Amino acid sequence: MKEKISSLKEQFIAEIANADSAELLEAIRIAFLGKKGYITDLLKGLRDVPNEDKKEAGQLINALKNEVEAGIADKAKSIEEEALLGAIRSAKKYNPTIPSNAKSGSYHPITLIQRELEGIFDSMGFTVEDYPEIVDDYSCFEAVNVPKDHPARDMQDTYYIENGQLLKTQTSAAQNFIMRKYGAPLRAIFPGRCFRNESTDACHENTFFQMEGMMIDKSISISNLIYFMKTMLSEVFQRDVTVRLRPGFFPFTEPGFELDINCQICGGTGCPSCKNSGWLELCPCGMIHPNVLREGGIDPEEYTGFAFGLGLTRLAMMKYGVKDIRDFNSGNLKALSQFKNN
Ligand code: FA5
Repeated sequence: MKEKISSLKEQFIAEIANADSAELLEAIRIAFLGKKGYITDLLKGLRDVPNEDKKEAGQLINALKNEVEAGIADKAKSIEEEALLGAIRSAKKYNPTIPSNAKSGSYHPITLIQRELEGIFDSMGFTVEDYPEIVDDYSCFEAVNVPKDHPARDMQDTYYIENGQLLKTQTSAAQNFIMRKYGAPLRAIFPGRCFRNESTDACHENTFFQMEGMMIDKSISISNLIYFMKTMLSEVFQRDVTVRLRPGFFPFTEPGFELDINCQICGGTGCPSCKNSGWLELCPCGMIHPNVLREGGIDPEEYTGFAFGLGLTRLAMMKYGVKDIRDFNSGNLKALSQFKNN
C-alpha cells in the first residue's frame, strides 16, 4: 500500500506540472479525486490492509488526498492568472510609433472613455452633470466636510487664483451643487478636469480627469456601491480585471475605500506606470458622510448614499495600454489619432 501511495504521489506531481489548461486540470482532478479515481481505489483497498497497518495507511491516503486537493487549487489559480496575463498581453496596446493618417480627425482618448462611461451609467439611470473648472473654496472643500484648517487639505496641492477662487482639485467639488439641484433620491455622474500642483511621473499629471458618481436613496448600502463599481469595470474592459478594495480615509465618506486596479501594463509584476507596485489607485469611493448630505440639504436620517471619484485618465491608461499618463496631454497628434477605432 505504501509503495502504491508514493508512486501515485509521484504520478500526481508529474501530471500537475504538465497541466497547462483548465481542461487538463479537470481531467487530473477526476482521475485522482473522482468517484472512480485513484484515491477512492486506495480507500477501498484499505479493507485488505492488515489491522495493525490500517491506521498508518489511512493517514497516508488522507495526506495524499489533501496534497492533491491543494495542488489542484494552486494550479487552478496559476492557470487563471496566466489566462488573465495573456488577455492583458494580447489586448490592443497603444503604440506611440504608429504613423498617423493626418487627414482625418479623431477624438481624444479621454473623450472616448468618458463617452463610453456616460453610456454605461446612463443605462443604469444616472444623469450626466457638468460643473465649472474654476470653483470656490466652499464647494471644493467646506461643502464636502473639509473645513479650512483640516489636515486633509494637504493631500491636494491647490492652484489658487487671485480672486480667491481655485482650480478644481477634485470632481467632489460638484457634490453639494448637485445635491441642492436635485435633492434625494438622485443618481448622477459628473466628469471633469482637475488640477493639482504636484510633480508629474508616469502615473501622475498636474492636469487630469476624474469622474465623480453619486447615488442617494433610502437604504443605499456598500453592496450597491460594490455592484456599480463591478458593473462599470466589466463593461469598460469587457473581460475580468483584478481589483482590490481597501480602507481609505476621505473626510467626505464614512466609511471610505480605495479601489485599486491590477496594473494592466505589466500585469501586476511592477513597472514605472504603477510605480513598481503592481497596483494603481483608480477609484476611491465610500458611503457619503452624513455631514455632506446635511450640507447638501438631504436628511441623513432618511437617506444614505455612495460616492466615487474615478481617475478617468488612469482608467484610459489601463484600458488603452498607455504607459505614461503624460502622453495624454502631449498634443502629439500622431500618437493620439490611433485611438479613433478603439
Ligand atoms: C479624490 O479626489 C476624492 N475626491 C475621490 C472620492 C470621491 C473619494 C468620492 C470618495 C468619494 P484622490 O485624491 O485619491 O481622491 O483622487 C481620486 C483618483 O483620481 C485617484 O485614485 C487617481 O485615479 C486619480 N488621480 C489623483 N491624482 C492624480 C494625478 N495627479 N494624476 C492622475 N490621476 C490622479
